[in-house]
Amino acid sequence: MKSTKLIYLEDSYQTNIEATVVNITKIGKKYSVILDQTIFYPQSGGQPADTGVIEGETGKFIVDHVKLDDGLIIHQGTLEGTVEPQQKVTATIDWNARYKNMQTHTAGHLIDEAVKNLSPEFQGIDGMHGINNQQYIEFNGFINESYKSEITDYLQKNKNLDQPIISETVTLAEIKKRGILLPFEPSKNKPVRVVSFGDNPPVPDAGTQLKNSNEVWPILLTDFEYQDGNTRIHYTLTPPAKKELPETKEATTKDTSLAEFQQQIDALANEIKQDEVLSNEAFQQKYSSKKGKFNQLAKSIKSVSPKDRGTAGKLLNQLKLTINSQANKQADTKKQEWFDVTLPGIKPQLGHAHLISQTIKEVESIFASLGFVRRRYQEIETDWYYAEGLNIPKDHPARDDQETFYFSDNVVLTAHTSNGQLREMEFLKEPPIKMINIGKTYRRQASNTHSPMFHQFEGLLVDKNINMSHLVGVSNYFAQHYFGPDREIRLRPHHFQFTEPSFEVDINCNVCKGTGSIHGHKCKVCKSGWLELGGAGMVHPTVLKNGGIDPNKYSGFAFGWGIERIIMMKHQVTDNLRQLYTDDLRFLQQG
Ligand code: FA5
Repeated sequence: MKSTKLIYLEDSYQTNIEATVVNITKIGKKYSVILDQTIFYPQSGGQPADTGVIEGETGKFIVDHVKLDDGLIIHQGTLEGTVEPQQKVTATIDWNARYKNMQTHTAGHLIDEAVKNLSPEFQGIDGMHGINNQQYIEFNGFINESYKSEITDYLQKNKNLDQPIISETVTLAEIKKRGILLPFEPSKNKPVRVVSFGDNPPVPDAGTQLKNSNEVWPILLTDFEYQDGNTRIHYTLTPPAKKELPETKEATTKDTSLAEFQQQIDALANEIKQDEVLSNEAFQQKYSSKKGKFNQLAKSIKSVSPKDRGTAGKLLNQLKLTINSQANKQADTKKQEWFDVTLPGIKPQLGHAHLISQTIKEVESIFASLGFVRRRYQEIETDWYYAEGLNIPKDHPARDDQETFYFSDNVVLTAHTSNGQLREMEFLKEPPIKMINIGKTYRRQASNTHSPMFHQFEGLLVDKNINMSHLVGVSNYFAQHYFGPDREIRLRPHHFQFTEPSFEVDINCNVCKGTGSIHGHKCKVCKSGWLELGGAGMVHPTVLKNGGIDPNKYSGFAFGWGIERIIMMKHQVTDNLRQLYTDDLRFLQQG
């Protein structure tokens, strides 16, 4: 059977068409009808199916579900009277339901655009736009709920911008020519359906869309749900007091030909080019405002026949470029005309220290308030201070734990700040020692949570009668001053060559309040209720001896934690440490 012609792709505002019945079958009490062409949208892509009626002279078929099956659109429902193959029928969709579905669907895409604006790393991977009353967009990765207001602001601004939404079908040649980026490899034989929102690049979409973002009712983000490393942003639309549905297009409306539409575009482009120099506001008002000439013309695209609408959309895009470049030219011309020397100058933006530098300062001052002195020891180190003096003999398997960069057999880029322990003991010669050594460290690692260069802060306290309770007290003090007063730590047994006993220090997660689950789901930030801060322990007697300190007289504790890791933990970012090293101002300006 020949594939059904999909009229809903050509015009999402058309409510009825004339069609011919190709096939009708009955299973139980239900009928399935296939037409040569349809405006009924089949349930897919998270958008629910259309409902409506298919009417012929001898009967009426009530459509309650529609599905796509191998190129055929199957209308399912109940029959009153008879409908026969070859019969001419009128197919009419329930426009109220369709319009609501389109609003919900378009809203989902607008959320996707808003989140991409937040960070291009977040990719929309799934969505539900009303099926089973579910409305959400799912993104890969963890999106903190604190971004809700930023996403909402962006949505409000962009809806106010009154963005035209253009759906079109593009061939491989066009995809290449226009540099359209798709999340899959397009095939030569199968054109791709895409949609673009205002000036944003097109994205794949096979559903039905509204024609302008201002038709979407205000979007309310209701819930951020975390599942399997992804974030689902649930949303709902808030209907305005007065609900107005836009005009639809009946099958009988007279079409504007593409040539006529092109003429109107050319006429407006000429008018814009020849217009006298206007003020910015006057130019915007006349051409780009909501009631401006561009929008008037963009609205009339509805009257262009569906088969030409893609081309008409491209003409509109070109016209928009002409308007933008003319606006710039006008602004330039105006600029040349006069210069107001009394205007105040442009205030230079004030910069601020990078988040890592800010954190180093904060860590330094927290420990300073306990009497720890800030040190910075060398990053290029000899094997003795880096390993052997720390009780890690040559060929010891513990060396494998750290993927070290070696300059030569004896010289390394330090993989931890623990070299500072021996250096400090040698420097002070006699306790008390209260050091916080913060520096750059290097490992042959690169992932979302591991960077080849990162920062550690190493605490060392050596004095008479120092014991485990001092380590616990200092760790808790740090956790509560850096992360918040309700945070606490726990120690888990671990092994380091340079401490005995050794521990991993964990801090309770404040997203799930240490319970490990949120709304019955595993907490995506910590998975267990606790987050790992880093290693610690009581300084090994051999290390004290190697630093020239008598282990029978003195004891001490040490810890080594990651600066980038505590930043991620504080801001509940689980998977993009590398953002700290980008030059993305949207990220950096937040600090
Ligand atoms: C150490 O480096 C020990 N020297 C810590 C120590 C000091 C233990 C004193 C006992 C006494 P570890 O390899 O676990 O331990 O690293 C400590 C912390 O550094 C980790 O918890 C993590 O926060 C951070 N870290 C390690 N590798 C990376 C990396 N590639 N990128 C970012 N942070 C890292």
